[in-house]
Amino acid sequence: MSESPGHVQGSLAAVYESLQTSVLQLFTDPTQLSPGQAVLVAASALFVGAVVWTCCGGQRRTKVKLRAEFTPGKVYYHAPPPVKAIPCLTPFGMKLETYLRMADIPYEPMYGRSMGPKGKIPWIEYNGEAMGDSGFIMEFLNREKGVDLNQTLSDADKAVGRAFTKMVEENTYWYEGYQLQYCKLHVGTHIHVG
Ligand SMILES: N[C@@H](CCC(=O)N[C@@H](CS)C(=O)NCC(=O)O)C(=O)O
Repeated sequence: MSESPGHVQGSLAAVYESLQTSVLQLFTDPTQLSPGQAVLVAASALFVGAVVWTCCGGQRRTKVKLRAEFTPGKVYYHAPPPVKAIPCLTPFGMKLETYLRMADIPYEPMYGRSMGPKGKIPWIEYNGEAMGDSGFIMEFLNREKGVDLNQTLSDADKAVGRAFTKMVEENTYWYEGYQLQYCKLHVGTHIHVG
């Protein structure tokens, strides 16, 4: 027999109330916590920890194998290899490598399939450390190398540029991915470029 929504609500309210009392007890006089209350507080702490860890990308942290030897100040750029006329199949890689070339930053492409510390590509190795996310990498290298490719832009132009970047990376990108999957599943073909 399934529980009615009213019963479920009532049980949740009781657990919440009990948790509130236990947390209050923990902060006022922890020695008076009953075993049941201790278990409830510990389980809740574990649950909150797991949610925070998951949302903060803890599960995505990938152990990367770093090069044993490196040239200080040189960027080792990890991304998938170029395909036909496309320099990089990931738009984030295309952006990052174009930036490296425009800013004249010495780099060595390490084309392959290895994922970076955030479980994504592209990523870089720099002075023996791994770093992920094309945007963070560019901000880091701007500071590190004293580069500013936007220096001739007005503040308004920079704001428009940022808005477009966020729109393309956080929204348009996902539509493109959906479109590719849709064609594969429903039209039975991939979209061919070139
Ligand atoms: N914010 C990241 C996004 C990188 C990204 O989403 N890369 C995709 C390839 S286009 C990826 O590695 N996806 C693998 C995955 O999410 O498991 C950046 O700017 O580098």
